[in-house]
Amino acid sequence: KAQKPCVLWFTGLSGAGKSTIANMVEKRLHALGKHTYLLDGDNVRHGLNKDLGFSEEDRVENIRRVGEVARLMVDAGLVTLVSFISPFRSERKMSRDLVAADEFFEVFVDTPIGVAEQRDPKGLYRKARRGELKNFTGIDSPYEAPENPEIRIDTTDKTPEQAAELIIARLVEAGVL
Ligand code: GGZ
Repeated sequence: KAQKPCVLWFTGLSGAGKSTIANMVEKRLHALGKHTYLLDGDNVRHGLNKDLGFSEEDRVENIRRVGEVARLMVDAGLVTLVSFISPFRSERKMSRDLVAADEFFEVFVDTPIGVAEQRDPKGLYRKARRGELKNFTGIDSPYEAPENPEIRIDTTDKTPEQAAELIIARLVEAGVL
């Protein structure tokens, strides 16, 4: 029987843990024999979207294109993981509305900014605080938290492994896996 395609849309601040968790979920999906694709800054912002920066306008266009690509991947039958800050409700909603209602799972990686800023693996928060990096999400660019995400992950009391496990369990519950 064919696999059920869907979109797992990870949203959250820089340093929240989106990509770490998405990568672990993808590994588990592979172990279950699922065909997947992970869209993230590494494979999209350096190629398809290399003309875009971090102004509000460019982020809107970034997410619009990612949503359209995710739709194509669902058409192709893939379990599609998407990992971008995706700070605006309207573009997340727009992406949601491109696929069937039961095919879209918004995964809010709900890490408080204080925790993300503590981690600061790339030193970007530090640069933003010093004014060396403008339009940084959570500092001088907004993040609109999801109001009704299908899945919400609190990373302050969970390892990435536990977060991935929880997501897989929710997908099983929803009948996708
Ligand atoms: C936020 C920025 C910025 C600014 C560069 N604001 O932690 P990272 O490094 O690896 O992930 C962040 C990534 C965000 O790109 P997205 O495509 O996910 O953003 S959006 O959905 O809003 O379009 C961060 C890095 O790029 N980065 N400058 N000003 N994050």
